[in-house]
Amino acid sequence: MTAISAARAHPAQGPVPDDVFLSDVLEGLSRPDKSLPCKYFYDAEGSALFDAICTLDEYYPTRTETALLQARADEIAGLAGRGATLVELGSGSSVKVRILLDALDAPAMYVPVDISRDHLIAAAARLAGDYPAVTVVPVAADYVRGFALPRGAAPERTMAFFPGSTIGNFRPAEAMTFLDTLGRRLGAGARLLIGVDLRKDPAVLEAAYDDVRGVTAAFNMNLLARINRELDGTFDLDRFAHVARYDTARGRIEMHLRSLDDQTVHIAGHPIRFARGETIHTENSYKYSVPGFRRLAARAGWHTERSWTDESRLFSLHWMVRHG
Ligand code: AVJ
Repeated sequence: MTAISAARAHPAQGPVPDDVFLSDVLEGLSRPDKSLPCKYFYDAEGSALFDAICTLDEYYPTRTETALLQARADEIAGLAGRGATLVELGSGSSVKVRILLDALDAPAMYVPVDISRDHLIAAAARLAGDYPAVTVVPVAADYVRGFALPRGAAPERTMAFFPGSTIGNFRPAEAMTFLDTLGRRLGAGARLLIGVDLRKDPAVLEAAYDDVRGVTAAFNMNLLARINRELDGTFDLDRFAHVARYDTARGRIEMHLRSLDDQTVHIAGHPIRFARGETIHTENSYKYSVPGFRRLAARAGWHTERSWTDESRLFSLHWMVRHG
């Protein structure tokens, strides 16, 4: 029996039902301050665009975090100990997790948790083929809503991995709730390796979210294209523009889509009116200082034992232990 067959023991979730997508979209666009949930960026088109973003000169997070992981892999392996269970929240390109699996001392189990079932199963199968000694147990679930861990993972041997500064998509209060809930789920003594983008020169941040080649603009606009494709939408993409701006006070990059005209768009027959200049807020990406993030995590029940940054202090990695 291959390890991957364990996936069947876990309830798998199909694609997001159209009616949930539709009600989320209509709800977000009915508010005075229009917004759309950023989780809907990642259909097949959007995931490919995000992969392209990760290779851009301006988008420093991916290469910086990857280099940090490489530089600290042995140290991380020492902290993780022998026979660890690695739980990854959101399984991306799997480049980063391979760095960990290569360095860890006889890792016992790899548990990728991801909402996109097809992507998850395919990536897990490749990993299982390349690491035959590791039991790969993919869990198809929305890790924000909750997920079941496979049996036999003692908290003190478990390490969660949450790379990419995805934590930055949460508002700080929500990030705290999420980290606390994760800690309760994993149990006392569990460890967390988390990647967090750092505050820096606004020009560097804004370039990272508004690249010259327009890949991030296409990524943002794909949300409207996706609504057209899946929800019978009538967005004219030429009448919206990509906006990325850094709010220094809040420490967050905001992405918006700005209406270039007064216009009415229909979504599944429902009319949505836009004034010229009005925006749809599509994403927040919070940036932290190292002490600021450690304080937030501490209030969520995680003690930070190590924090690592690159020489230019662009990005940080933190090793945390759950207490209580
Ligand atoms: C994957 C959410 C961390 O906020 O940097 C990249 C997503 N948005 N460019 C980020 C994103 C625009 C990314 N996260």
